[in-house]
Amino acid sequence: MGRERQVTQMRTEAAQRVELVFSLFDANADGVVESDDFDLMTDRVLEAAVASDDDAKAAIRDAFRRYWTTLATELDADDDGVITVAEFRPFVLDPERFGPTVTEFAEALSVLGDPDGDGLIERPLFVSLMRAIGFEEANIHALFDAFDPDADDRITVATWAAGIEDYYAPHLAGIPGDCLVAIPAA
Ligand SMILES: [Ca+2]
Ligand SMILES: [Ca+2]
Ligand SMILES: [Ca+2]
Repeated sequence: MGRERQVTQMRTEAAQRVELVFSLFDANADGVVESDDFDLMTDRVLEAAVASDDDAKAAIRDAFRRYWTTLATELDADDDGVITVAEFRPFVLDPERFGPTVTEFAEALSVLGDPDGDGLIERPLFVSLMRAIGFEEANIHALFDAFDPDADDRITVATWAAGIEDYYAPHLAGIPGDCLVAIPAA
């Protein structure tokens, strides 16, 4: 009952962000998101996270697994073991319900950008991690720039984590995360 009241109107930009993340999570490109996609995505991201310690690697594994488990248990409306884009949309429309999954993912992913633990993320590693997820390089650079890097071209872990959470917010538009969809990659 309360659940329906939590559902927010989705902005056009948010819908585009959802569709992009869905297409990237479909790592094997068969049109639906399933368990295998998350295995592929996890392996690709871990390959990019060479300098991270075992705790950080375990955290991103757990976060991806929780992400998939949440989709499979909460959103597989026809119970066929795969998630269609239509089934995926509520993930973003209902932040109350799915926020904790997004938060865990945001924290685990952003920490991978900071293997030396100083709280700062250099651009090359940011680009590698985002390429591993599947975003286009031009869009990744635009996003990093939108995060307002310091004079040494670094952003904070907290900035990236917050940016990931905002990416999933249905009511937000004109945010850095829109760079990932707004600039057509060459
Ligand atoms: Ca797939
Ligand atoms: Ca399904
Ligand atoms: Ca660092």
